[in-house]
Amino acid sequence: MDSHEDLYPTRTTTRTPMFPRLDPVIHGDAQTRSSGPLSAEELAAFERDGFLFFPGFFDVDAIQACIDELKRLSADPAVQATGGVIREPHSDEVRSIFAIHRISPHFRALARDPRIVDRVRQLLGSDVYIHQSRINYKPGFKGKGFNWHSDFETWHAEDGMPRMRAVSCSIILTDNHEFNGPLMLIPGSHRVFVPCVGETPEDNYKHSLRDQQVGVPDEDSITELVRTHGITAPKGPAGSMLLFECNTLHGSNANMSPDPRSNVFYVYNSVENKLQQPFAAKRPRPEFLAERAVEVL
Ligand code: 6CS
Ligand code: FE
Repeated sequence: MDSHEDLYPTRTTTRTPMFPRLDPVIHGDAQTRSSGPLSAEELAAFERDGFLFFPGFFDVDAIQACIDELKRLSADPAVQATGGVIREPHSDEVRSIFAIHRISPHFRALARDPRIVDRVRQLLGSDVYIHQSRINYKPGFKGKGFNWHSDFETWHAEDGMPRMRAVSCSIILTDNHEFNGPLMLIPGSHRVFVPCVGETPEDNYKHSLRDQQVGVPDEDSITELVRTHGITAPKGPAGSMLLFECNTLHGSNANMSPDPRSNVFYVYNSVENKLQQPFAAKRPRPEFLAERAVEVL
């Protein structure tokens, strides 16, 4: 592959059909595939669905420590000044805080928890580093939803991520139930790439992180995938963990319940998949969204 060959053209002016992904779902070789805590059944499920859900993975104490840190961060004026605080589109409520692996010793350490990293290295078949981290708060009543999207499509277009060789880890901090806007995924959608129509505006992230409009697949493509695969919304107690492939279509509804739906997200990228120049944007996004200084875990 030449230095900047675009295998996944997107943000086109006219709709182009979805096509099979050009990357394996589980990377590496037989040796890396078997060198980790994931069983053969779990690997097969990840390959088939594009995600794995682990109810009650972390204990209550670990989650309480995260919630205490989350409260500290959201009240810390220095954090507000980092530019990584994103607010809800129609209120001043905090929607997300990015780069928590940089600003919080607690979340820096949690990102390195071998129970996560060993599983991710097994899936990516290489050393890994943090591409992005965030807390999504989704406060009660005011937490708005996230339109259907592939994270990879954004990271490819706007951050220059060349191949599909990254995994997101979502750690559930507050019970995810059917009424507080749990993450919804289309199982199997990771196996196709859905190009999106619409050029990337300047500084798109200033809008997209509050209300994503560009990089949202067309309704016909989503309809086709939902009709084929359905929609799954893994629900579970605080402490549950979701690992999902970078190209699995997901989204979530607004939170109409009094209960927050707060999750910690870490995005692990393979060291073999370092960011290049954006494939469909004028300039790279800021580093609080996309690490360019690779620190191997
Ligand atoms: O643009 C991004 O990187 C972020 N946007 C969404 C909707 N999910 C992934 C990521 O946090
Ligand atoms: Fe996402």
